Amino acid sequence: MECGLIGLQGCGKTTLFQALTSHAVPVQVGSMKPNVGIAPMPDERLERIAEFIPPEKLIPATVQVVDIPGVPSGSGASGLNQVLAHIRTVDALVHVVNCWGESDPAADLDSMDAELVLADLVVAEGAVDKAKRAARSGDADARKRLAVLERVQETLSEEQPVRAVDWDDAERAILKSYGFMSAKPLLYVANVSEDAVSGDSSAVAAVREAAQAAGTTAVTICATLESEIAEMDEADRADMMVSMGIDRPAIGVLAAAMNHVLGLSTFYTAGEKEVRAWSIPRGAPAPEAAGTIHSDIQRGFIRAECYHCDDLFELKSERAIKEAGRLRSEGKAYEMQDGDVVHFLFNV
Ligand SMILES: Nc1nc2c(ncn2[C@@H]2O[C@H](COP(=O)(O)OP(=O)(O)O)[C@@H](O)[C@H]2O)c(=O)[nH]1
Ligand SMILES: [Mg+2]
Repeated sequence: MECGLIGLQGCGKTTLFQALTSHAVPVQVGSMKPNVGIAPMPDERLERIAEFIPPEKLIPATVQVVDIPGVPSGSGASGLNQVLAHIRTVDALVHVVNCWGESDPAADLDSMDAELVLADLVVAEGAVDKAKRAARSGDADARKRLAVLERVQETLSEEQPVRAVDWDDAERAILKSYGFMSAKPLLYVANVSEDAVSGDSSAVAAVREAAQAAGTTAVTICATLESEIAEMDEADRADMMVSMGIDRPAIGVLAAAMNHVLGLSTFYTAGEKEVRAWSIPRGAPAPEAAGTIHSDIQRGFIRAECYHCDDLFELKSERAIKEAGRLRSEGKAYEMQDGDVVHFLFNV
């Protein structure tokens, strides 16, 4: 799963990238090459589980982030095409917008979103022509494909993103092969100045309104502050947050919002060696979840012994959970619930 940071030049993408990846990747300012890094997803439940089952290691779930450069002014079509090529390859978009200083966030969001719609329209038009020829042979698949593409074209011609349509699973499968950018899950980040993290400026209100119109959510963050927090050791970090009047880094809020728009849920494995969070598609069956740990566990899946982390927070130990009859034994068809703590039994 790859998340692309997009937005106009200077909106704070690289600063946010450094916050998300804790400065683990050396970045080049003003480079046209994307920065790629792994972001641990802050997770309060993971830390609470470790309080009851103290491990040697605590391992958060991760997401790959790609800091995609903005289009340099004066670079023309070639600059834009380079940027679009990077946007096409990621699975989801985090659109950062400048909400400090003299900016017009609604216009900024709109100009970039409109570029994506326009570029998708060019792709759709070409695809419709091709699908028409294929459909003439009378092939049922080709006709279905054509119907989907014509609806895409119509939607884009009305300046709406592909995601605005409520596609069914079969249609989504067809869409996937075209890599429409305006179909990708999207989240807005209102990047504010340090003194505006808790307030609600008119700029932030504009982003929130735009998010609502686009059917998504907006998260307010001060990227420079988060980037500073990410560089500090634990004690300094706590002091900093008290002095700024915040109870947890906004990166945690961003992570939760990312999980939501990406359609992900989290399950945990917990033992003395490690307590670890894993991301899976929401509603994934138990064997698929097992496969994220190791393909052998999926292949040889027997059953999942699990309980919900809320059971642990309430009853304080796995033994108490067992005694209360809340340790469940789930089979192959079980759909994982967000917050399950699991031990997989398998045989290869
Ligand atoms: N005041 C303020 N400045 C920011 C914030 N985020 C980034 N900047 C500044 O904006 C400039 C461009 O940031 P950068 O992350 O390189 O933007 P990018 O072009 O989108 O990657 C830098 O000078 C940052 O210090 C923020 O949250 N608040
Ligand atoms: Mg940058």
